[in-house]
Amino acid sequence: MSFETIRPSPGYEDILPIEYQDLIKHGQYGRDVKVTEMGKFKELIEEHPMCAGCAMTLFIRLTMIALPNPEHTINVGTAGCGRLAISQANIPFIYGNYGDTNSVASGLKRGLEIRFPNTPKDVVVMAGDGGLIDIGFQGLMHSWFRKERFTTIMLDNEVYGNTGGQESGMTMQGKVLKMAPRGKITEKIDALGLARVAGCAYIARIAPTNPARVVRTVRRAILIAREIGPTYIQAYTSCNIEYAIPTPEVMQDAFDVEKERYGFHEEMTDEAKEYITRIEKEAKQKSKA
Ligand SMILES: Cc1ncc(C[n+]2csc(CCOP(=O)(O)OP(=O)(O)O)c2C)c(N)n1
Ligand code: SF4
Repeated sequence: MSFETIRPSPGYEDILPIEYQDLIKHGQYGRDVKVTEMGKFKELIEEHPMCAGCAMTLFIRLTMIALPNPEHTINVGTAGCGRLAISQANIPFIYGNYGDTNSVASGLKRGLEIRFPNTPKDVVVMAGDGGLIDIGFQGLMHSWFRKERFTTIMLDNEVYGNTGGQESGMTMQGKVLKMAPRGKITEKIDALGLARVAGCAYIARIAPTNPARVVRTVRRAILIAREIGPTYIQAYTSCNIEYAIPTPEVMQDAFDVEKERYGFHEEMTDEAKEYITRIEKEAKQKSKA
C-alpha cells in the first residue's frame, strides 16, 4: 500500500465517510507528525476495547505516531491485551499464534523484500512479555540470531494480563499475583542482556513517561531495523488491573518504576550509530529547508 493507493479518485471524495476523508487529508500517511501535534491529526488508532487508563494503550498510541512510514508498515501481534488496540489501527495487522510472532515476522519481512525490492517495508512485532519471553522465546531468540531486519517491541506489563494474572518470565522476583499466589520464585529475565548477546543492532528500555522520547526511540528502532539488523524495545506498560493500580495513579506508577528500576536505556552498534546519526541529520536539514 502507498499513499497514492489510498487516496480516493477525484469525484469519489465527497461520498466517502468523513472518517476516511480525515484519514487521507489530516492523517499520518505520507507525512511526518510530531508528538506535540497530538489531537490535531487523525491518529491511526482512535478506539479500542482495552481497560480505561491502561498504560499499554498510551504506549501503543505513541508507537503508532512514531511509525516513519505507516503506509508501508505491517504490525505483527498475538494473543494478549495489546492486540486488542493494535488490531484496530489503520495499518495491516497479522495475528500470529501465541509464541509465533517473530517467526511470522521473519517470513513476512523476507517475502516483502523479494516482492518490493525498491520499497522499504517495515515490520514491527508488538507483543506482551509472556508472548515473547515465555512461549515465544525460541522464535524471538532465533530471529535475533538470524539477524532478521525487523523491530520487536515487548509490551512489558510483567504479568499475563489478558488471562487474569499469571506470572511471566518478566515478573519481578517475589511478586504475588492472582494466579501466582506463592510469589514468583525466579528473577525477572534479563531480556535486554539476551538481545545484546544475540547481536541486536539497537536495544532500548523505556517507560511511557516522556512521549517525545518514546516516539524518537521507536522511530530509531524501525529505521535501524530497515537497514542494519534486528532491534528491540522493552517498554514498561503497567497492568492497572492485575497490579491493582487505581487509574488516576497509573502515570505516577510509571514515573516511580522508571526511577526505581526501569530508567531509559539505549544502546546500539557502531554501524547503527553511524547510520542513525546521518539519517537524523538529514531529516533536520530537510525540516529547516
Ligand atoms: C498457544 C496459546 N497458549 C495460550 C494462550 C492463552 N493466552 C492468551 S493471552 C495469554 C497471556 C498473555 O500475556 P502476555 O503475552 O504477557 O500479554 P498481556 O495480556 O499481559 O498484554 C495467554 C496465555 C493462547 N491464546 N495460545
Ligand atoms: S488487563 Fe491490564 S494490560 Fe490488559 S488492558 Fe487491562 S490494564 Fe491493560
